[in-house]
Amino acid sequence: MRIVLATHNEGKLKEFRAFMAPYGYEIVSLRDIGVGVVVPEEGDRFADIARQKARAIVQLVDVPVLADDSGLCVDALGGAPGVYSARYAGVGATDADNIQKLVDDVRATVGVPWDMDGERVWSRARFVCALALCTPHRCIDVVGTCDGAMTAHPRGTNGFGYDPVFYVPSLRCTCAQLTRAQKADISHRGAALRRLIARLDADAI
Ligand code: ITT
Repeated sequence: MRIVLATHNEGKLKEFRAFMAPYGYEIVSLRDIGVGVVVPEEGDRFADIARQKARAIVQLVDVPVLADDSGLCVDALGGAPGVYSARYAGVGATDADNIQKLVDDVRATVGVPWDMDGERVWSRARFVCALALCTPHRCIDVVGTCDGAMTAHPRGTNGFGYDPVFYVPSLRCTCAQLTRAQKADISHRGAALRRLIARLDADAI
């Protein structure tokens, strides 16, 4: 089955392709089909924004559309950057810009990092991923989360976004030190995708 992924984020695209292929789903990107529309993100809930993205694109294509709205919620910052994760340092910010602002803000708030089982961290944190898979007639919505911490020792070159600062206590490394398959096993997106596959198995869209 073909699914259009309503994203302009190459990091997400690679993760979806790798995850969905073994289940027989072919992920087609917006770029593949020549759609350049950027859907405005309004609201303060990941799930609502995922639906907005999927619903906007499903009007333009004739296959199911999957959208992902995701982000990092840092406890010490009251859940920020949250739904503003992609543009935390401003519209058009790079991953490096966003990480720098996050480090500056958390340092200003927390002061000194603390010890979490041998890792110096600034705060507990959580990745959240909301997915909406829509046809013109209905949508399936799922959410996945991944608990961890914001490390004071960023490292790793894999993944994208905030992966170098997201410490996974159970594996004692950052998300950016994991292979794509390892990340899928523990990540917010992997958790959401497993829920989505289960829903599709039970109830074809
Ligand atoms: P699309 O809207 O086109 O899908 P986007 O990057 O703007 O792309 P979001 O609005 O959902 O997507 O913002 C998600 C941001 O959260 C993303 O840019 C990263 O900064 C961060 N993020 C989400 N998932 C992540 C992950 O698995 N690893 C690291 N950072 C992640």
